[in-house]
Amino acid sequence: LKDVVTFGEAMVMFVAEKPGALKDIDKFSRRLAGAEVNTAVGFARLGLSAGWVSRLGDDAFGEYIREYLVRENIDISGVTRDSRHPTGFQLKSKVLEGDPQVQYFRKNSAASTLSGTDVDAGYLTDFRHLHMTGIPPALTKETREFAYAALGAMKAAGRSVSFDPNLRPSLWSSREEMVSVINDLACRADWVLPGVEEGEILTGSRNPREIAEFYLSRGVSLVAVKLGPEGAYFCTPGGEGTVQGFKVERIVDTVGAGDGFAVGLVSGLLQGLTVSQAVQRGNAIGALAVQSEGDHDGYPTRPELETYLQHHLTGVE
Ligand code: KDG
Repeated sequence: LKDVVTFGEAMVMFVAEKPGALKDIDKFSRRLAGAEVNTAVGFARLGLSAGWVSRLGDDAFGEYIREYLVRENIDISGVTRDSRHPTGFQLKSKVLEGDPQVQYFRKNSAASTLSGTDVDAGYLTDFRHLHMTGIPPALTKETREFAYAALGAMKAAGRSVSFDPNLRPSLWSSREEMVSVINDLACRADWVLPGVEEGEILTGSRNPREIAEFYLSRGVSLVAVKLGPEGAYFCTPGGEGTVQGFKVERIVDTVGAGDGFAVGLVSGLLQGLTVSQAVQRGNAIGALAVQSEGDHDGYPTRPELETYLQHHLTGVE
């Protein structure tokens, strides 16, 4: 079996070269965005076999993304092209602190036409693990059906599934719907990875242990709650703990840190690390991610990860 499959929308991302309101920016640099494709890049850089399923427009943006993913060694044999819908894109501001402003141009994009009947269970179940996020179920009725069908196919085949809520309130028609769909999907997964703020929206509690108990009592086997610079809290039926975050001198861009955490945690568990070691790997990739501009520019290869851990766990510079 291959290692990890993901599905979702990739977008071309234009990052402002200077701080300021998006309407005032003249120059942008081009990057690739999309939570799930970020994770696929991260898995492949670590040497796992990674697949990404989606639909791209038959246009220059789609071609850019296709070539990019081939270079990153991602299996894209499950990606289809669409000549009637474009590839989506987004603008991202540059900020000196806090989270940047993001504006999407993704309505009616090719990826948002994926539907339940597009799920190829044979392709998906050739992987031992599915990593999914709460973005596809937010896009359209069809992509939500795709998310349910993909998750169902993997569970029916006995594969493991991780779920990162990745809440994007602007993509949902109401908060109630967001909370109920995301929790319904999360409770069908094995490992759930909310940020603490997301946990509060989803469970009503800001306490990491209570957030974890909400999902564990509904059948999930591992919950890792991301605490930003403080690291992450984890809980399983067998134990719990908090793993300190790594010190970061200068934050460049916070977007992509959560996806980096997922790459570390999921790859670590698939490669036989203990839960706390896997959480620590997640913290490391999250810390590397915030020090670069693009979502996944900072994600490491396996040797880069080992070097980072060696230096930062022993204090050697
Ligand atoms: O997790 C990072 C993503 O938010 C970013 O790449 C864009 O996928 C994206 C989205 O839909 O917000």
